[in-house]
Amino acid sequence: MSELRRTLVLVKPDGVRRGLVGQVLGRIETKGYHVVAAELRTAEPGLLAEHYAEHAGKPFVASLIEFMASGPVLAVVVEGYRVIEGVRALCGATDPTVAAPGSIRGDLAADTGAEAMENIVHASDSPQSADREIALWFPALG
Ligand code: 3AN
Repeated sequence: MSELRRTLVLVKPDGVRRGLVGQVLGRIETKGYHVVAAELRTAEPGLLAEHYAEHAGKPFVASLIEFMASGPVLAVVVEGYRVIEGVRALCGATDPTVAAPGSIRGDLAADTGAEAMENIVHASDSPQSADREIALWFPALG
């Protein structure tokens, strides 16, 4: 039996700018998961540096933070059984060029030539990341 869990999803600035918020949330809700919190906000670089702490020192991190701070993101907490792996499967592979057709990134994103990969969506990759990221973006829920 699996446990009811929560995951953090971000519709990134490219997804918000392109008007894809409804499609991303629609896919998550149609799959059977529930939105339990949502907030549209432009994130401070400090919050993004903490969010991406595991990538600190990698060559793309500065451009990733700049991209993520370039406009509003929709931060969403999503709940369901096996929701962490389920939402990751909906998102598809990190690189949108090779993400499987049918996935959010595979269907909705392409390489833009930018240094930071613009791939529409972030989703927590483990229960530990989900707890940490939810506490970071939604301190009242953490
Ligand atoms: P995911 O979001 O699929 O878990 P991560 O955690 O490896 O992928 O990377 C976090 C974010 O950093 C990605 N969503 C993407 O925007 C960006 N990114 C990852 N790898 C690269 C790369 N090699 N070059 C540019 N940007 C990258």
